[in-house]
Amino acid sequence: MAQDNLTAVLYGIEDLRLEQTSIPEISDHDVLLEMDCVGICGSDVHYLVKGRIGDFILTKPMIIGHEASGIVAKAGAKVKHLKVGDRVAIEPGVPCRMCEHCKNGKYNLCPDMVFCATPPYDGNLRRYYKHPADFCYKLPPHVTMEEGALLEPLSVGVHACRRAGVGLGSEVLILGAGPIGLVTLITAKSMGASKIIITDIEQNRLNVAKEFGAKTLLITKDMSEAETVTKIHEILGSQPDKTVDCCGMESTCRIAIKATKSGGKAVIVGCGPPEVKVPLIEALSREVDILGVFRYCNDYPAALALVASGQIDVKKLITHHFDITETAKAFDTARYGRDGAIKVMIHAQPRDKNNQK
Ligand code: 572
Ligand code: ZN
Repeated sequence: MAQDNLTAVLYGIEDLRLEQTSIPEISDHDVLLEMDCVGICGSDVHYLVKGRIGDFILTKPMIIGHEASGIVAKAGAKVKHLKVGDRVAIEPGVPCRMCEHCKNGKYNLCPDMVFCATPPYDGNLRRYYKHPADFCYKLPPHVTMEEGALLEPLSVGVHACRRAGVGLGSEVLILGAGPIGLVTLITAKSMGASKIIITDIEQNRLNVAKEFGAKTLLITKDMSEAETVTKIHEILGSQPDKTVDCCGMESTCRIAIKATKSGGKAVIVGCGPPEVKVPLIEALSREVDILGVFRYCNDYPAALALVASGQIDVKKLITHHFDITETAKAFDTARYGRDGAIKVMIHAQPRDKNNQK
């Protein structure tokens, strides 16, 4: 019998199927991975529900999933730093390594990036998957496979905090307490932020943020922009010098600029509509720098170090676990935020099979 490579393939809107696919052949610089676990990202849900994000449109079936970890099942002839049996976190975007951006170190800006589960490229929610070895990070034995998968969203938080210049004594505003808001919060704290306030429209997410030591503000429909900004300043006891918008909606981009202290930085991570109206002249006249974040770049090593050193406990973000055979249920849970879902983890292997006992 051919080996089992059960795979989650998105055929189109609301059409996610589990089916067998062939096990990939590897080249000299690749590793074949026996996948362990894959977290569901907001973008995976978006492709399922809308079939597109901006200009990235699902035009043919695509394997879903990009927040993942696995075990090396085969190593290509030229792979030096990994061997069969190694447990790895997978950085899901592989750049061309040749262009101006790759060569000057900002490979996240590579126009030819091959990113898992961003059309037209397949993702890794399957039992076997091949990946270039240099975008796999060996996990120390005490770091769980779930933590390995969580390095992906955590790297977004690390990149956002680095872009914002979060450091000792920073006073930070985070807009949105979804997975990216929460990883940004954890990272900002570990980078030395002295005060952090986080906002959301859902109290259950703010409750999780409180456990991570943040002050919180529940945004309600009746609150005006000015009122929201005033409340943020009141609760924080000062004006934040760093703001990270993890929503990217027009309302949050505006609040990011208005709430940030003069001379501070407003970093936009979230991805909302392609055009938004913001108080640009206010930003310029108060020298509030507006910065973008596009995924991450050279951030996996720091994310892994944060987890491996025990400085942060990112596992707390996982609210649900499902076997790969229950993928539909897992997506339903993530999509509707069922039972307080924050991060939903799908297991391609029995849970804890590859974790230290
Ligand atoms: O884990 C990385 C990641 N990046 C996201 C979303 C979810 N997860 N981004 C938002 C969407 N953009 S995009 O440019 N795109 C679909 C390629 O609109 C990428 C970054
Ligand atoms: Zn993602």
